[in-house]
Amino acid sequence: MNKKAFIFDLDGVIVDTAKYHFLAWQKIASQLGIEFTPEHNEHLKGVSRVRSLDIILELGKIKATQEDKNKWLIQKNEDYLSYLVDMDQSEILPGVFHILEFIKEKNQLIALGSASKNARPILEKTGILPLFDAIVDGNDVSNAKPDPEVFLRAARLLNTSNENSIVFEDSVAGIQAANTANMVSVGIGDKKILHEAKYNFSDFTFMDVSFIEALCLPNPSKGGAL
Ligand code: B16
Ligand code: MG
Repeated sequence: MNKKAFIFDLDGVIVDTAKYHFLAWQKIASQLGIEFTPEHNEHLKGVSRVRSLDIILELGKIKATQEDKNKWLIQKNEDYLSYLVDMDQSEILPGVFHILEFIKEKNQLIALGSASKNARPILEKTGILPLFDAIVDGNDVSNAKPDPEVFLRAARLLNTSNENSIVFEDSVAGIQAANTANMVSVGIGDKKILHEAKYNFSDFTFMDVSFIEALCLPNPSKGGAL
C-alpha cells in the first residue's frame, strides 16, 4: 500500500507561536501608530514575514523606504525570538504529539510545511524534530501560501502524490494552498474562518485516531474512507 504524507503547518498547528507573532507585530504597529487587532492578525497567519509587514503598512497607509522596512523586519524577528528562548515540549499544542506518534506507529510519512524561517530551531527545542521525514520551511520556498509550493515540495521530498497528501493548517492561505495542490485539507481552528477546508477540528484534542486511520486507507480524498 502506498504511504500517505501527513504535512503539518507549524505556527498555530504544532505550537502556539501564532500568539508570539501577533505580539511582536503589534509592537511594530503601535510604534507606527497603526491599530492592529486579532482580526487583522488572521490575514498574517501563514504569510511570510516580508508580506506580513507590507500588510501592516498597507493597513496604516504608510509608505516606507526599504531601509526602514529592513529595520522593522529585524526588530520584529528579534522580538519574536525573545519569546522562544525558554521554549520546550510544553509549548506543543494539546493532542498534537499523540497524533504524530500514531502516524509513526501506522508507518506513514510526516513532513513540515511552514512559511517560517524559524521552523527548525522550534522543532529542536520542542524535541519533535526526529519525528519528521521531511522539512520544508520559509528558507526553502520562493512563493508564499496561498501558493502551494511549500506543500508540493514536501510531497515531492516524500515521493508521495498530491492526492495521497494530507495537510493540517490553521490559516486560510494554507488551506487554499492545500486545496490548489489537490491535497486533503484539514483546518485546525475556527471552522467559520477555515470553511474552505475539507475537514475541520477546533484543535487536535477533538481528533480521534480513527480519523487518521481512515486517511491512511487508499484515496480517502475520493470519498471512500470517511
Ligand atoms: P518567520 P506557519 C508562518 O508560519 C506564520 O503563520 C506567520 O505568521 C509568519 O509570518 C510566517 O510563518 C513567517 O515566520 O517570521 O518565523 O519566518 O504558520 O506557516 O508555520
Ligand atoms: Mg500556521
